[in-house]
Amino acid sequence: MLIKKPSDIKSSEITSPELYRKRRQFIQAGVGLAGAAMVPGLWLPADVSAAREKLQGVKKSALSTDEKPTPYKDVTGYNNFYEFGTSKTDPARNAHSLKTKPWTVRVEGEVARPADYHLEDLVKDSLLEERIYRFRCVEAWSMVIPWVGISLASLIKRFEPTSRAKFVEFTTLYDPKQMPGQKRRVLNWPYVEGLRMDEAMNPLSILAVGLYGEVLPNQNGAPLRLMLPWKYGFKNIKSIVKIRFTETMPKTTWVLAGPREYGFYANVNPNVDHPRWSQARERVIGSGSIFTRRKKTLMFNGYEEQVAHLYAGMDLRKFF
Ligand SMILES: Nc1nc2c(c(=O)[nH]1)N[C@H]1C(S)=C(S)[C@@H](COP(=O)(O)O)O[C@H]1N2
Ligand SMILES: [Mo]
Repeated sequence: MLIKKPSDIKSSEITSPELYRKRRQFIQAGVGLAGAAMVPGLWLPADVSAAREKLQGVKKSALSTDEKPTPYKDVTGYNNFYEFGTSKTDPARNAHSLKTKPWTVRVEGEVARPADYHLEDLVKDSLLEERIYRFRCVEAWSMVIPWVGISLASLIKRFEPTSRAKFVEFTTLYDPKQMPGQKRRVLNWPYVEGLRMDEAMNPLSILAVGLYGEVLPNQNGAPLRLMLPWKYGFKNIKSIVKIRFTETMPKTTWVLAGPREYGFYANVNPNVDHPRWSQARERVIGSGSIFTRRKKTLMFNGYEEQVAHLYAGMDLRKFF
C-alpha cells in the first residue's frame, strides 16, 4: 500500500485561507457547480461538492464507542479509494463521477435466494443504526467515524445461505468510465474482499449506507460499504455490487497484490508488524495541531472482548 508523506503533497493541493474564503463566497453566491467547474484549478471542498441528504429514522446503537468522532472534513476529505486515484485527496475530488442511484446488488453462490436486489428495497426493510466505531488503516492512522449502517448478519439471513457457505465474498463496481482510477492497473480490478462466515455474522459487522446522519458521500464508498471495526481499513470494501457465498476462501485484492504484506484476516494487531513498518502505534487523524497525536494501537482495535473468540487457537502471526 502506498504511503504519502507530507512532502509529497503538491503545493497546488494546498489552498490558502484567503483563497478558500473567496471560493466559498463565490459558491455561496449561487454560481452553481457547473459554473464553478469551468474555473480552472478551482478546488471544491468536499462539503459543497455534492448535495448532502439526511437519513431518517436512525437509531443509536449501544455498540458505539463514546470517543469523540473525527471532524467531518477529515472523514470525507482524507480517504483511500484507489478507483478514484491513489492520493488521500483524490477520492473527494474525483468520486462525483460515480452514479449511485439506482443501485443493484447481485447475490449469488451458496444461497437459497440468489437474485439481483434493488439496494433501496434491502435498506427499506432494515433497521438503520448509528454505530460510532474506531477505524484503523493498515498504514497506521486512525479515525473515529459515526457510521449509519445495517446489520450484516440480518441481511445475510434474508438470503438464506446453504450449509456449504463458509465464506462471503464482496466485489466493488467495475466501470472505468465512472471510476477513472480503474484505467490504471494499480490493483487487480474489480476490488474484492472476503470474510469467514462467522466474522460476517458477528453483531459488530455492518454494511454502512451513511455517516454523520447523512447518506454516504461517494468518496466513503457510496452507496454501500463494509465496516468491521476490528479489521484494518482495507477489508472494508466500498461501493459493493456483488455478494457471493462460497465454500472456499475468496482470493482478495490485497492478498493478490502482496501476500507477504496483507493477509486474508487483516485483524488489527499491534504485536504483528507489517514487513515495512510497525503496527504498535497510530496517527490520530484530525487531532488538530501540526504535531499529530499518536496513540497505542489496541488488540483487535479495542474490540477484543467482542471478537477474540472468533480466532481462539489460531496462530495470529501465521493468519495475519
Ligand atoms: N473498493 C475499494 N474499497 C476500499 C479501498 C479501495 O481503494 N477501493 N480502500 C480501502 C482502504 S485501504 C481503507 S483505509 C478504507 C478507507 O475508507 P475511508 O476512505 O471511508 O476512510 O477503504 C477501504 N476500501
Ligand atoms: Mo487502508
